Amino acid sequence: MSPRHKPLCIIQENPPDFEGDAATKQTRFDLGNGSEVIYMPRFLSSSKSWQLFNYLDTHIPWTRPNIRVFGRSCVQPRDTCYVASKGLPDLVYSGYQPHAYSWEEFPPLEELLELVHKALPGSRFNSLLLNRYKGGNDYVGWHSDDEKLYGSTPKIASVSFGCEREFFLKKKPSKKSQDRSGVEPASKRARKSSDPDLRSFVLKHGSMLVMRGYTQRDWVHSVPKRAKVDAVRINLTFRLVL
Ligand SMILES: O=C(O)CCC(=O)C(=O)O
Ligand SMILES: [Mn+2]
Repeated sequence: MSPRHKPLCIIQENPPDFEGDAATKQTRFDLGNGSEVIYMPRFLSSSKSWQLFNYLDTHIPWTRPNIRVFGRSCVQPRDTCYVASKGLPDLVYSGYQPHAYSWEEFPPLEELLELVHKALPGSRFNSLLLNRYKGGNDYVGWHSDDEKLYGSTPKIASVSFGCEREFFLKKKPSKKSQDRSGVEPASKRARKSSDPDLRSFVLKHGSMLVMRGYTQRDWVHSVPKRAKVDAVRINLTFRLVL
């Protein structure tokens, strides 16, 4: 067959689960003052990612708890679940203490943890917060994962499945300046090109984003509502409880 007549779609008999070189292809974003983000758009192959998506969507005991935000009780605007190694201190966020399921209950998560460790040499995660966004109305507001149990410079590895959503990082206002940049919506500011204090990423199916250094101390992050989105996204954040 001449090259011109090659089939357009080549079906691999054994598509790789872990994309080897592609998996570790990464871009580093220096946020300044010791904060840093690494993005690996193809951490997992598309087929492996759909396998995991389907498993997580149907096997995880998702809940939508009441949490406290600015002193008011509300339903968390996404489903959640927590997995952690035995003997760790409890996680509490927004007045909510999730039940810690064990890794052994979810073998595909144990396997994924190994792949994450392989892609990030020297990392050692022992807990996992899972989020499911059922559509564009589900979101996570501005926050940082700066709970004491993660220490002062936590490394957090975030793996995404399903529907692509925008993920924003916004620098916390410095205590000295009269910073009014928070007044304008983040999405508008991000579109205005080069605001160095606002970064956005479209988190792809099978991607991994790592926040490290002082990112939790100096920046907040969010996944805002999106009116046009009507598909499910699942996000897993691997963390080390010290
Ligand atoms: O869904 C995401 O990409 C982020 C989730 C997150 O920030 C969190 O669980 O703390
Ligand atoms: Mn977070």
